[in-house]
Amino acid sequence: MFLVLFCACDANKPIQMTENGESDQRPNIIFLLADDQRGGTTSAENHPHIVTPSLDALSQNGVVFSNAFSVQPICAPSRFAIFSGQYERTNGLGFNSPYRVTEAQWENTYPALLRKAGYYTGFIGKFGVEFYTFRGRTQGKFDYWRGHDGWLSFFPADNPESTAITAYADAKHVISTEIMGEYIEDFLDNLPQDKPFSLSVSFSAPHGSVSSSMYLDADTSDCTTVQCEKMGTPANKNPRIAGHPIYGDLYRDRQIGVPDDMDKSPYHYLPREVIGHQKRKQWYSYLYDKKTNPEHSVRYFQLITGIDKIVGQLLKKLQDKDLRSNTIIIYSSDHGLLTGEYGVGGKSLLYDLSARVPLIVAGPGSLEHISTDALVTNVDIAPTILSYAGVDVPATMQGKDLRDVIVNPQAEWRSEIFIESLTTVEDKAMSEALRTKEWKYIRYFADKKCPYTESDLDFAGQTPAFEQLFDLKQDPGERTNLVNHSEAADVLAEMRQRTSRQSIQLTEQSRTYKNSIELAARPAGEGCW
Ligand SMILES: [Ca+2]
Repeated sequence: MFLVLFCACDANKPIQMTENGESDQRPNIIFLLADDQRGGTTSAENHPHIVTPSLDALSQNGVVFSNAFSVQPICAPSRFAIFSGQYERTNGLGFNSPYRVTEAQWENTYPALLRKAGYYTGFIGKFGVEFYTFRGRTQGKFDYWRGHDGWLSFFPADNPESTAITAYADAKHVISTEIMGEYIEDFLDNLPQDKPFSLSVSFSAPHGSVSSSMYLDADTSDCTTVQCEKMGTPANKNPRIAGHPIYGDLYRDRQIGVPDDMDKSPYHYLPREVIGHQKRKQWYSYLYDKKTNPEHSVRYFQLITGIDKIVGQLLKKLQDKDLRSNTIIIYSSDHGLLTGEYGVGGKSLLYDLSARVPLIVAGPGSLEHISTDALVTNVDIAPTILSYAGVDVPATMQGKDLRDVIVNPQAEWRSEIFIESLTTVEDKAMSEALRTKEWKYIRYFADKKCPYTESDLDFAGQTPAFEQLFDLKQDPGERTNLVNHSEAADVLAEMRQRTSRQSIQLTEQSRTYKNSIELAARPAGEGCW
C-alpha cells in the first residue's frame, strides 16, 4: 500500500505572487475531458491495441480510478454533472428535461467558484451544456475562452453550421484535437503572474461525429445515408489524412475483433417496451455491423492516441514553463460507448461499457503510482477540484472529495454508487441503477416522455417495466440477467431496496434544491427531437 500526498507546497514550485506581493501557493488545476472514451482504453490499463504513452506517464504520476462512472452517461447531462457536481435529477440539465441551466446555477459550478476565488480560468473545446440561458455569452464566464456549442467535425472548418468556425477561426491547425492543443499552448503562454490558473479542456474525440467526418470532405454531423455508408471506408483514403502519423495507418495492421454479440437482435437483452432501435440508429450515426466495425475501431483508437499526443505536448509545456510541480491534472471522459455490444451502438444505457470512464488524477511533483477500484463518479470531480484549490464545496454539490481516497486508498469509502439515465429522446425508457463492486441492478420505467415532469422523476411509486441484475464477479460483461434466477432472489431483493433508498433520497434532495433556486423553463420542444 502506498500513501500518496498531493502537496501544494512543493519546494521546487514557482511561487505565484498576488498583487499585494504575497505568495499564492494554491495549485493550478487542469481538467481534460475526452468525448465518448470508454474506461480501460489506455495502454496503462492494458488495452490490447491502444497506445497512450502520455496518459500512461500521467498515470505513473498519479492515481488511476478503475471504477469511475458517469452518473448520466450521455454528453450534455454528464458535462453539467461534472461542472455542477450534481445529478441531472437535481440540476435539471438533460436532453428531455423541462429546464435550462441558469446563470445562478452556473455560479455554483467549479469554474465559476474558482474564478470567484481568484483563479485565472480558461475553457477550450466543447462546452457541451447545450441547454442554458446564457448561450452565446459563455465567453464572459471565463477569463480565457476558446469554446463552442454543438458537435465538431474532424476538420472543424468543414462544418459551417458550427460555432467552432468563429471560435477557432485563427487556428493554424486544421484537425479538431490538434486545434485544442494549439489553444492549450496559447493559454499557458499568456498566464497572469499573480494568480493560479484553472484550465478545462473538452476534446471532441473520439466521438462518432468526429470519427465519421474523418473520411468525408464535408460533414453534416448527422447520419445521412452517404455518411453512414462512408463509415466503413478506410479514413486514410481521404487525401487530407493519408500519411498522417496517427490518423493515417496507425492500428491498420492490427487484427481488431468485433463484439461477439453484435449480430444479436437489439431486443435480445432489452424488450421493445423500454428501448426502440429505429430512432436510436438515427441518433447514433455509426453503423455497427461486422463490415464497418473494424474501421470504426481503428478511427476510435486513433482519435484516443490523437488526444494522447496533445496530453504529451501539455506535459512538456508545463515542464518547460516550470509549472508541472504545482499543477494538478485530471483526465476523464463524459461517458463510455457501445460499439455493437448487445447488438446496439451509442450511449445512455447504464451498462459499464456506456457508463464507465477513464479517470486519472495526477499531482504535482513525483508521486508513486497507484490504481484503485474505489467506486467513484463524475459528480465527485467538482468537489475534488474545489478541495485542491482550498475553496469551500457548496452543500448543494452531491459528490465526494476524491482526495479522501487519494490520500489513503484503504480508508473507508462508499460501497455503492447510484447512476441514472433520464434521456428518452432516442426512444429509451428512463432508468436508474445501483452498482457495487460485486453487483449491478438496473431498472427501467416505461414512459418515454419529453419533456418529463417532476412527478415522472419520482420513481418510488412506479413499477419498473424491466429489471436487470448482474453478478459482476462472474459476469463482468453484464450479459446474464439474474432477475428471474431463484438463486439470486435474496441479492435482488436487497439491491431493489438499496436502489429505492438511493432514488428516494436523490429525489428529495433534488426537490429541495429546485425549491431553493429560480429555475428557467425550456422553450416548448427544445431538446425533444
Ligand atoms: Ca459524449
